[in-house]
Amino acid sequence: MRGRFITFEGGEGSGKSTQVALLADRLRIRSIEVVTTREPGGSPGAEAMRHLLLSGLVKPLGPTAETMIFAAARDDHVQQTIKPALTRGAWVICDRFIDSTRVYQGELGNVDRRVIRALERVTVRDAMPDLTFILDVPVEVGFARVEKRGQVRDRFESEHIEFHIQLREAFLSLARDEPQRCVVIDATQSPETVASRIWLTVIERLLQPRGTATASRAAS
Ligand code: Z5A
Repeated sequence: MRGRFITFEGGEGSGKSTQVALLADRLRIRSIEVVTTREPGGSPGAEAMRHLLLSGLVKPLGPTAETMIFAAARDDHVQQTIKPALTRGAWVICDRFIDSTRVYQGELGNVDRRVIRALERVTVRDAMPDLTFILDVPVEVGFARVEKRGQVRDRFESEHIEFHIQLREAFLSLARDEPQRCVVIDATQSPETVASRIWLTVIERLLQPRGTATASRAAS
């Protein structure tokens, strides 16, 4: 049976990497094989492209070319990492995926929606996520977390505050458009509280067969 595919999306500092790791731990305790991965990256070829994308080297080529390089990285990642894992029945948890392209390059970068969707069809094919968590925090909360980490800002983190406010709105709008796949999580609480909300959703949507015990009973 094909494994399950879960993606995490959201603005910077929303806690995606933290929650990817916490969810993987909970699944592994249930003896489920889990592959955690990220975009851009997640395979040797895509990790090489990650450097080009996040250093800003590609930015002067313009948003459409940048989108194509994100797509090339995704194609390699899906073929080399995601599909083989799903095919052998593992669960895959990915830090950013198609929704980041839709929002960063599509909504914010003004790349034609038809180009974005065409590249998505070519690269993703039947590896669509079963469930996507959109971690939502006010921009200033995300910024404060990243500041505390004290790393140099990358090409996207360096964008102005208005960009990040629009980004948050675009993720929330995307979630409203696809409620069967996307779940918005208030990520302002402690990592453990956020992880518990995520876990309840995974139980309800992916682990618990219809008509059995309630999610809260299963979670206890
Ligand atoms: N991008 C794109 O444009 N198009 C695409 O198609 C794709 C990506 C796939 C990748 O950046 C960039 O690529 C991204 C979009 C673009 N640009 N941005 N910005 P990345 O991979 O380097 O970084 P990121 O995805 O933006 O993640 P992040 O902002 O670095 O962090 P995060 O994963 O959301 O959060 P975290 O690392 O788990 O936590 C951040 C800090 O907060 C850390 O110190 C934690 O300990 C702390 N934290 C986490 N959770 C909490 C809670 N709940 N409370 C308090 N503190 C917390």
